[in-house]
Amino acid sequence: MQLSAIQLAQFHKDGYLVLRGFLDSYRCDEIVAVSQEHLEKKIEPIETEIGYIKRSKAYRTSVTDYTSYKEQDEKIIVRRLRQVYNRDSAFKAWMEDYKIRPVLRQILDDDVVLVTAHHNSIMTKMPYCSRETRWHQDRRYWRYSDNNLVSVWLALDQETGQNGVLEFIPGSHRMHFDSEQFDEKEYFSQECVKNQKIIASKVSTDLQKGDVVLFHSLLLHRANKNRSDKPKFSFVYTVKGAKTKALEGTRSAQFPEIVLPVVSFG
Ligand SMILES: O=C(O)CCC(=O)C(=O)O
Repeated sequence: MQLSAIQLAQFHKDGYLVLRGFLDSYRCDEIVAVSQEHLEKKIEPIETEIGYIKRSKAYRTSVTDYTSYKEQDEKIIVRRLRQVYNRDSAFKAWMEDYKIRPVLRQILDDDVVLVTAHHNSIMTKMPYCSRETRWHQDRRYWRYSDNNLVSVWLALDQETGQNGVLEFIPGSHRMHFDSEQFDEKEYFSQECVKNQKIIASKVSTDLQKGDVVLFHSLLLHRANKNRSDKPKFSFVYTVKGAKTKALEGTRSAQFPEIVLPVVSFG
């Protein structure tokens, strides 16, 4: 598949693009079935709700051991299964999918490289006990030579305002912010008066199973807690352009990168 010039321009203007019905339902179901097994067995590395709340900015910038073993005394609610690339062929097949690769190449305007240091996760939102994710840019804890990184979000079932669909601030990847607009964990502060007008321009769109959202690593986004009675599962992974380099000595440089060969589109 290839994007039209209009879709490409829309991504660069808004910082995100929704591709409806991109992945077949049976492949989404396959990913969910494997995820459920890993969730039931709590197969590490996982991030827990408690870990997500408690971990400091320093930890979240530099940790390379993603296991949650230090939290075993807490009641574990999994927030995400991490490092899914090597967990199962169903996960790897989606991250190496032939249909999306030409699209990613167009968006990055470069050869496509999978980044396993960061997002390659099954995101879960458990009913009632999940927390909101506040406004943030994914790039804040990542260390690269430039910003040419894009996340690929796959809805594995319906995502709505009720169960915590993503919200975005269109164009925020092109905005310049001062440090005072962020809190100590680098969330975009809702209390900051300057931010309130920006936040008022937020948008969101319900997603169906198989829909994909591509979003820029500097795009401000957030999500509600899950107020429905069913868990929500989504798959997110990040790609970068080959010319974008992880900074040596940082966590971003300490996990494998997978260069995806160019495929022609049909
Ligand atoms: O809560 C969510 O589903 C959004 C998660 C997210 O944006 C992130 O972890 O970067």
